[in-house]
Amino acid sequence: MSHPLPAAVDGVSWEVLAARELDRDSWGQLVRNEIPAVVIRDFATPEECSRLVERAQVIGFEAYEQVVPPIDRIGATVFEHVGSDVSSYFGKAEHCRAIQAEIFSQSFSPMDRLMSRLRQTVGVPVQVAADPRHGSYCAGLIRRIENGTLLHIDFAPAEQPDWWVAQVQAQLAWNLYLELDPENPGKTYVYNRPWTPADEAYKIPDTYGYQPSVVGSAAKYTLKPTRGDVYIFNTRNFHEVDPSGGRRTTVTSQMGTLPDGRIILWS
Ligand SMILES: O=C(O)CCC(=O)C(=O)O
Ligand SMILES: [Fe+2]
Repeated sequence: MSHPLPAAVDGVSWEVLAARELDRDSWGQLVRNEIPAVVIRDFATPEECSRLVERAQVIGFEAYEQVVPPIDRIGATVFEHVGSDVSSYFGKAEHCRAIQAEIFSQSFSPMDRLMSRLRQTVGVPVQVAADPRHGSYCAGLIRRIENGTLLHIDFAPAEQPDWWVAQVQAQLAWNLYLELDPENPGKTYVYNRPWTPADEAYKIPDTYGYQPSVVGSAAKYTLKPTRGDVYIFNTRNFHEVDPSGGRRTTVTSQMGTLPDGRIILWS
C-alpha cells in the first residue's frame, strides 16, 4: 500500500520570518506553508520542565540507532524502523507508552496538554495515530539534540510510504523545549523549501541528511528556542539544528493532517 504524494505547496513566500502565536488562522497558514512556524508561549512552567527532565533522567536516555552526530531519546521512532519490519516498531510502541506514562504521571503530560490545546484551537479531532492492523503508534519522545543535526526533512509520504501515517497531507513537528543552554541554545533553521522527489539526488548516502545546496536561496527562518515554549513547524521543509552549548532536551512528536481534517500524532 502506497499513498499518492501530496502536492508540494511551493511558490508561497513567507512574508514575515517569525513565528505566529497558535490560533485557528495561524494553524491554517502553517499547514499551507504560508508562515514558517507557530509558537505556544508559556506552554509549561519552569518547574514542570525541570520535573519532567528529572523523571526522564531516572529512566535514562538511549541513543538513536545509526545516527551521526548522536541524538538521545526515550521512546520509539518510525525513523529507526524504515526498511525493517513495520511490526518491530509496533512491538516497541507498547513499552514506549508505558515508560512515557510513568514519566508523565510523575511530572505532567505535554501530550495531553498539546492535544487538548489543538482540539480547542483548531476545532478538529486530534488523536494518536493508529494503524488498523498493527494498533497504536507511539507518540511523544523525550529527546536530546546537543550536537546538532544534518539538513533533513521528516515526511512520512517520502520516508515511510508503506506506513499508515503516509496518508498525511501536511506533516509538522512540535517541540517543547524543557532544558536549554541560555548562552547557546542550539538554533533550528527552517527553509521555505518543501521536499520533492527530485531532491533525493541531494541525499547524502548512508545518512538521513541532504547536501546543503538542496535549499539554494530559499528563505531561512531561525528558531531560537525558549524554555517552556512549544514551536511547531512544517517538517516537509528542509531543516537543521545547530549544536548547543549544553543540555538541549525537548518533548516532541510528529503531527499530520488527514484528508478528512483530523490531526494525528506519532513518533
Ligand atoms: O529540536 C529541534 O529544534 C527540532 C528538531 C527536528 O528536527 C524536528 O523536530 O523535526
Ligand atoms: Fe526534523
